[in-house]
Amino acid sequence: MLKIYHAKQARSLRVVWLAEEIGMPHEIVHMPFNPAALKAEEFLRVNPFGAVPAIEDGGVRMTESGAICQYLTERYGHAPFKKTLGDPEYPAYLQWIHAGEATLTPPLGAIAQHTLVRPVERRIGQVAAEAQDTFRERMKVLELHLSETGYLLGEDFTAADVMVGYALHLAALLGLMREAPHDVGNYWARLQQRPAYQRAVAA
Ligand SMILES: N[C@@H](CCC(=O)N[C@@H](CS)C(=O)NCC(=O)O)C(=O)O
Repeated sequence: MLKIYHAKQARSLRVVWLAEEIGMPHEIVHMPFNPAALKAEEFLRVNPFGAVPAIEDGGVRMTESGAICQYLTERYGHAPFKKTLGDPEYPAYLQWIHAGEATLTPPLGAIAQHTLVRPVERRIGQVAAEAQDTFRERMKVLELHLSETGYLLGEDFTAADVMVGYALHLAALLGLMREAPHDVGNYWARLQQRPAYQRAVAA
């Protein structure tokens, strides 16, 4: 059975959410979110980066949330949740899968580090403020791709929404969704109503 190494509120939420969306049975290994657990020799054998998520699927081990979502979707997902090379939406699908982690999440990581995670004496207010500005600008781009209803690629909810959705989940934890542009705010509300998201958050 698929084994998912997960810490609450961490990027591993994407993998649990995706497994729930595609109805894939899985076992969750709950990891405490601290260096003692994540950098322990035993866990470094699973993920040498000492981070979550990590998965074991038979002989397959993977440790990048976007790559894992793509892999699980391609291997176990089905249309319309998964898009394939022949689909006209495929380039946008890939674009948003990767933008979720590579473009939307980094400023949120900086905000979390400099407002919550680091000891107070190592927090730099200007880094947090600049990262907030960056995230606001990036939400404006997301706004352009959304409409009143549906998801990133239109009516079909896909793995791209899981990847971007986790960035919005983190933004909400950091108090940034209160100022989200109109369609981004409504999109975020629709994502939160999905039973698979709710089950993943509760896991
Ligand atoms: N690019 C990786 C980032 C993984 C990552 O940084 N995970 C965080 C949790 S959100 C973590 O475990 N950090 C602990 C650490 O790096 O020490 C992904 O998308 O999976």
